[in-house]
Amino acid sequence: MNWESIAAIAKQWIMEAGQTIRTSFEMKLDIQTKSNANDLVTNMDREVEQFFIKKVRETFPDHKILGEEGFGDNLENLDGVVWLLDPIDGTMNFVHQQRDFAISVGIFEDGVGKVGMIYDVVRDELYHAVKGNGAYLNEKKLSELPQVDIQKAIIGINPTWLMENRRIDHNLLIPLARDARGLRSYGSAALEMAFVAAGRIDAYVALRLAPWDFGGGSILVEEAGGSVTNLKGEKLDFLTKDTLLVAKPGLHEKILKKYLNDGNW
Ligand code: 2AM
Ligand code: CA
Repeated sequence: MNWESIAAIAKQWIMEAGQTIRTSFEMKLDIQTKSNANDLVTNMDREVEQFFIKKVRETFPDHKILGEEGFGDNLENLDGVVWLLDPIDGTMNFVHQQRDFAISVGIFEDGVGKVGMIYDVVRDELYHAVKGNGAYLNEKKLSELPQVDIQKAIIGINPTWLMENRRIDHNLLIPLARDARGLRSYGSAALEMAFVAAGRIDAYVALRLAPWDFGGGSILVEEAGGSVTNLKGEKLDFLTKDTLLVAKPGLHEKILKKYLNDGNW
């Protein structure tokens, strides 16, 4: 089966899961916390992850799947075909705001991204890409990202990273924030990567994300002509948590060189 056919199947499952999530707005959610009081998980996160795992295992028994909620496989490497799944990226938005969250799917073969899909459930916007074929928003092909200067750039960044923090070089991020035209924080890494791919923001900076947060988005952004690395400028390995810098071409190198070079990331 080719990647376009696999992407078409993934799209059907995403649409079905999206409908389930929209229906859940009428019901009472079961909300629990994970690593800390603000790290939320709901019955929908679990239900949607289990839905995908069942579908993948039935349809592609030789594929593996790594999901945020831990129902998938325990992976030590990315050999073969691996799905990186975040059933709800932006769970806090899902719980508090019922908007600005997404289903994120990245399909990798031997560590190379092949299919990236991010579904903005409430706006019914599916961002999707198959490696080598460009990036799309629903039926529309996204245009190749143009160059932009920092002074005209809108940067996605969580304000938490600009506050004093013993563990990160927040003081290096402040000049970057000051030089940019504007800052935005949407609370969903997957959506913020999709917004870079669509040219709605120019860059996105994050200090701690997991492979399921950036797996789908990295394929999408690269297919739109953008660049994806960690804050040291290194490639992501998609197995471990990392920092993230996603940006338009040119701007990515400038941000790394001018602002992030000396960081202890
Ligand atoms: P989540 O909603 O799936 O947990 C919020 O700024 C973004 O960071 C969201 O994409 C959120 O994903 C992610 N995020 C929040 N806490 C995280 C953590 N401890 N590790 C990795 N990603 C996290
Ligand atoms: Ca999640």
